[in-house]
Amino acid sequence: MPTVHMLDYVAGNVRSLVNAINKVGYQVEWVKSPSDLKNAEKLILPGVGHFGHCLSQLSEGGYLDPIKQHITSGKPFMGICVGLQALFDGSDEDPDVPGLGLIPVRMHKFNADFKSVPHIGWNSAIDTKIGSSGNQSFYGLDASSKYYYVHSYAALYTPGLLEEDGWSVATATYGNEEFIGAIARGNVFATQFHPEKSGQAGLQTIGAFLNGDCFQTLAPRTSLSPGKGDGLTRRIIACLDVRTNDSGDLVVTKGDQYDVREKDGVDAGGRVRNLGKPVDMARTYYEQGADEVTFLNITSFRNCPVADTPMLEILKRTSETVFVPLTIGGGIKDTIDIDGTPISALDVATMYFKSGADKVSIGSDAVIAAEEFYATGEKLTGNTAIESISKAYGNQAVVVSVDPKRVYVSRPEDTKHHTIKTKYPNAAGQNYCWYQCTIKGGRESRDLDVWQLSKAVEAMGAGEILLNCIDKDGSNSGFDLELINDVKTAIKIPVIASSGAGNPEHFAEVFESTKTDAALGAGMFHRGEFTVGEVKNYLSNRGFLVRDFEADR
Ligand code: 1PR
Repeated sequence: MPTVHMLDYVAGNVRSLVNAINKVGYQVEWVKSPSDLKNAEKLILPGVGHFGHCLSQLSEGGYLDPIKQHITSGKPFMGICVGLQALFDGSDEDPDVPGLGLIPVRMHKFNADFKSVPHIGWNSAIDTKIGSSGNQSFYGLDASSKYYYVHSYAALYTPGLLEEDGWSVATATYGNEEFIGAIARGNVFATQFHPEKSGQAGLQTIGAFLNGDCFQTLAPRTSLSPGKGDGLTRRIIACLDVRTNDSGDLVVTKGDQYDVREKDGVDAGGRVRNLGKPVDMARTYYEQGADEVTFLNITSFRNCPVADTPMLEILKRTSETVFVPLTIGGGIKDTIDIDGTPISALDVATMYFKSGADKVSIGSDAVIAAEEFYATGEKLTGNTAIESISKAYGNQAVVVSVDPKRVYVSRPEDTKHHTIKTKYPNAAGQNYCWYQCTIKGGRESRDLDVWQLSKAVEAMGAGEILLNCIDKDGSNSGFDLELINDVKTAIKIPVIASSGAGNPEHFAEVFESTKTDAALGAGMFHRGEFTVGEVKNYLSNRGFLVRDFEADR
């Protein structure tokens, strides 16, 4: 197989990129020292996390000059995400750290006044020379495709500025900010989006770079995406709750208000509901058009070394055929291994990133950390799981999974917690409620409300909230719209609506009636009542922007 050199400075979540490179017929040769770079014909610089972390790691490793020499020598170079940002003059994320300065523009943080930051999801990369009408673009970029972005800082686009210097530029628009999604000149190609997580459209750009297809005439597409204007699609996520069944195999299960045991039918007697095999079901959902796949591991493997956790193998196998973001939750916290060795939450997360995860989801540990945050007068310690993982991998890699349940009160003054006036009073006629946080999969309630939790974890550096709802879980009655809107008023980071979806209309309803950034389904997909594709087609027919997934089949 032909090779491409990869410079992985964080030793982090690049397994997906390796799988994507293998998928398009190349193998990776790892750069282990600056001297390796002179043997590199083609070089890829992936990037996750902070701009300053990337540049300082490259500088401390002695890589900056060899990278510059590689580029000036005319040999192919591809930068991805922070690997694109490194080519620019600098970033407001770390103002004192200079970039390589190849592109005389600085990175700025997205304006969060009217939209969530980080920008997470599927958006365009439209060649500024041909717009959304043409069918030829650089490195296989397609104006009618969507690509997966996950970043808080961007190079805002100034029409003509870089094109005058011979750069080809493709842009996306988020809110009212048009920014550089991809850029190329001569031997250099870089993408702000993650091509390895962008389905077939992403694989096409990686293949074009590796094969040296700088400019391609693409088959004209029927469903061209609209021109300018916010190009972010409605993100549809398939969630697989995974646990061991009674014979110890990892299966996909599904709770009904978090109770995963069968009540009736042939499996009566409290067997764990077994809905299928995790890797097969994840691939099925990818082929159905899922924009992300989330695994929630609801078994804690008491008698198994952390490094042998079966979930790691599931991620490795899933990431070989599923090229959209994978999130893993369950047990992400400081742990004592079975031989008594302490393992930090960061080390646990790193095992998952190296196995193919793009984001880790933290549940119980986030509630405990938030309680301590308030108990110490809202002080950050710097050593919570959220802080340590987001510092190392960027806040976009950290999701906090919230397991709240309604607690009704007669009047707001009856509780110290943040209440809402609900349209759904309880049997006692109480019209107010607050949402109580729980840990251990809903088995233990805490004296903390969902508002307090969301604000605390945002301050600690979480990038996204997975907002479940115990009352709605498995109910097929639709999402808890009041809960979602309430949490959206508390924070700026994206929120994923979860729990209760029973049909495509519930997805339209949550996007129409709340400002949620994404919506998640589980039971309705696992029971085969609807496919992810049917939900997306329904949303598209209702006028919502969704990612075209036909190519991913
Ligand atoms: O506390 O960090 O170890 O994480 C545990 C994780 O596992 C948390 O994300 C928690 O939500 C999840 N979890 C624990 N126990 C259960 C259970 O069901 N017994 N799953 C559980 C919670 C919530 C969603 C579910 C949606 C959509 N499930 O995963 O899929 O509610 O369901 P629906 O569309 O069928 O209504 P830690």
